[in-house]
Amino acid sequence: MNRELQSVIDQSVIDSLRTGDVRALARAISTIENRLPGWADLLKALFPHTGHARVIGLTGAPGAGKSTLVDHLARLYRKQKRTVGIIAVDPTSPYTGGAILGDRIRMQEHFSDPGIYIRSMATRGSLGGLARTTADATTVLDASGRDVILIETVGVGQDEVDIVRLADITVVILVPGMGDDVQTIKAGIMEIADIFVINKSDHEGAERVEREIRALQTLAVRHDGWTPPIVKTVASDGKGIEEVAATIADYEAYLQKENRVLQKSVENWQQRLVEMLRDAMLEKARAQLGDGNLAKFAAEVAEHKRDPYTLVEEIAAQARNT
Ligand SMILES: Nc1nc2c(ncn2[C@@H]2O[C@H](COP(=O)(O)OP(=O)(O)OP(=O)(O)O)[C@@H](O)[C@H]2O)c(=O)[nH]1
Ligand SMILES: [Mg+2]
Repeated sequence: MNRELQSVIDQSVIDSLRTGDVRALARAISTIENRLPGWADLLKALFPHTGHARVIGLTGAPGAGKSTLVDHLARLYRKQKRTVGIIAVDPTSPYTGGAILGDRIRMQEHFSDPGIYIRSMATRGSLGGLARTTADATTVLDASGRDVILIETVGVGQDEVDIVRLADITVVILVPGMGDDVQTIKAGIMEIADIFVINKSDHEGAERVEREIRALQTLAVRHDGWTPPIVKTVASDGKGIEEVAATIADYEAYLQKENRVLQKSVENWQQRLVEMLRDAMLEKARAQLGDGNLAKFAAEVAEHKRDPYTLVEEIAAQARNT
């Protein structure tokens, strides 16, 4: 496809996307997710239209009730006449294999309301890393004029921590009966929580989880002076959802009052720029290497025919010159 034709198509996609057209939205996200021709130009064209949406990340262990909570929050925001985009990052761990189908079924309930757009991000098959694709999908949703973007991720790996960095507000969902799990939850996850939700509070042990969080909070005071509130919910009964929304609004107000909105965004972008640079550099080096050469070099290093330090220096120097 020649370049001129390509840009004409992109412009029409952008125009219908900006009117909130759901099909254009789906097409644009597929384009960036699969790195189809024109994906980078599309993102460049969309970026100036972003910055309006409030991005809320919700993370927690498999089965903690994230989807249920997201579902109720989305309904609540719709009642407030705000448009919603949801990105559900599919869990990879085999013991949550059934969840994807469950999510899809619940998602269907919303299909009649174009004010809610739901997108599942598959871990497998996404080119260029889950965090990057999720970030790009967020850009598309933001540019399409969604007021609120909810990102659901399983809080286990580095990818999820990276995804959470996308968010203006991060909600960490815990459940009772996890034994010492609050202690074992990755320190990274504790640090990024702006709000804690203890879901499944109908189960025994919610108070204990609350006490444990409070104890951990006394050990580490956040540099911005915000103490993450703890909200108890029973998401499956819709209990506590208003309080979660109100707490999110409180934190937004706090960020505004303290002039922290821009600062937080700068911090997030600092991380993301490093990641984008790393990806771009790596891609260049890979192209430089060519197919099959990596295995050849690896064999040479393993057999001590070459030292890896000089090798990497050489490849990096060549990539720089291209
Ligand atoms: N008892 C009880 N069950 C709940 C509550 N919230 C959700 N559940 C149930 O817990 C199960 C898992 O809920 P999901 O919302 O799918 O959890 P999730 O965190 O999205 O799960 P993954 O996406 O698989 O990680 C479902 O059967 C829900 O009905 C709650 O507050 N109390
Ligand atoms: Mg889920």
